[in-house]
Amino acid sequence: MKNLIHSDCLHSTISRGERPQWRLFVLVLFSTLVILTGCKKMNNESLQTSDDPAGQSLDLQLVVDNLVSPITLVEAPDSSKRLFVVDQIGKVWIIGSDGQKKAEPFIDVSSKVVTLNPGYDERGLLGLAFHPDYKTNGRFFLFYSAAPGPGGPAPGVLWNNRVRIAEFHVSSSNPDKADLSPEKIILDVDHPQPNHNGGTIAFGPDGYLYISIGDGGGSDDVGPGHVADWYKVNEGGNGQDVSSNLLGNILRIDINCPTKYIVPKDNPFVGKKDILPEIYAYGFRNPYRFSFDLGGSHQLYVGDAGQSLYEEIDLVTKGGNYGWNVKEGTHCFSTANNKLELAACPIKDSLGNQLIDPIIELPNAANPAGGIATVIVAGHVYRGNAISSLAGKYIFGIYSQGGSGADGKLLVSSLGGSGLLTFSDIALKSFPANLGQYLKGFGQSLDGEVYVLTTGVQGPSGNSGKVYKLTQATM
Ligand SMILES: [Ca+2]
Ligand SMILES: [Ca+2]
Ligand SMILES: [Ca+2]
Repeated sequence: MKNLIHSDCLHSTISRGERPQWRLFVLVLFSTLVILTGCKKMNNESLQTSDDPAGQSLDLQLVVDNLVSPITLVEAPDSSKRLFVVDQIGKVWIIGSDGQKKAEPFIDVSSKVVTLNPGYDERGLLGLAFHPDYKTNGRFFLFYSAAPGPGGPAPGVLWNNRVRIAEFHVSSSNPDKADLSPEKIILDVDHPQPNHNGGTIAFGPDGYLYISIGDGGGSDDVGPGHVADWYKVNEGGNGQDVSSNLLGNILRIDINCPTKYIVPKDNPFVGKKDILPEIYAYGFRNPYRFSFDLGGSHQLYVGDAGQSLYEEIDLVTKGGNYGWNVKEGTHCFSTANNKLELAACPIKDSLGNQLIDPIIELPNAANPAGGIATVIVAGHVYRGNAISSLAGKYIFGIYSQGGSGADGKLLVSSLGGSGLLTFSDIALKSFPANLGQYLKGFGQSLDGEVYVLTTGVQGPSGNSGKVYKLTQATM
């Protein structure tokens, strides 16, 4: 770990303040440099062995059960070895270094979360990110679906919810408890429909906060709250638009300033007329989960939920356009008939940026040609030491295979090369056919081990939520 002198707050000329009237103003009076600890986790690549026995048998080791709907898991960067599990209903639970879940939640924001549908809901508490310097400043951030703001996207149409990024602090007296107030609202984005919220927040290796937000919901990237874009063949949409709202993007902001946030001066659209400068990458439908590789060059892998034909994983770079709703996966999408891809579509957008194809694609269960997944769930590059056969490989999965069955699966792909990557099932000793559960998300500890989060039912209800650790099978 190395300390960075992070002077962007001093030199940036763009500040994003109060919504809805975002005002630009020049910051002139900053007198202190913000020193933050980079969150790079440098893994020892030499620990990857080259003589891995092929076909090692893997398994899932139950860590915690009786949760409602676990979405993600992150380790606090404070050397305490505590794992924090986000339950969609609004609670964050702590798994202590002894592997035991603490009796009381770290924080409970369920009263702040919009009322969820117990049968199925994509809203809720969806993301947690600890400040890289959490150990000394106690700052952490939540992504949750708040009650809708006033008004709506069209006459007679109300907003459904508000995507909210908010800052909280750990209690000064108890490291296992956070203060519910003060809450500093960093960002609010009006959201027109209940689905496609995105929901991941994470600090990149550069110390900036990355946020994924979906296209606003509904289908086709069409409907109230979905603006027109440059591509007239298809209706909509927020994925391609970079001027009207923050939907359908990966955002990148700097929260190391007294203001709510500022835009890093090297964001791709800073200074570009009529483009929202928070945008780091665009063209997404529902980038539900993403992660930075803890090793290698710390690349950003994003899962984008497809509609009816194709699911995808994207390797995301600054300023990239990942295609939606011009493309679904590597295919030309049609809002006129979402089951019938168009023969051709543009390869560049109106800014001259190429539409970047995914690195992994798999067919959706609704694909008339046959499919294997209801939705893809992005995971992590394995950088742990326990499973040498997975070293440097990308672990991801599918929520379920089709219909309403609880039959999620784990998948793995070797990274590198060009074009679409191949992938295969991860064979699990105790789950020989499939998980027998819905795959809700993944987590990764700072030592690179991967956790798998599941539920037995689709909605945020009941107590079937489980957290597993991906391990070698015991013989
Ligand atoms: Ca369009
Ligand atoms: Ca957009
Ligand atoms: Ca795409």
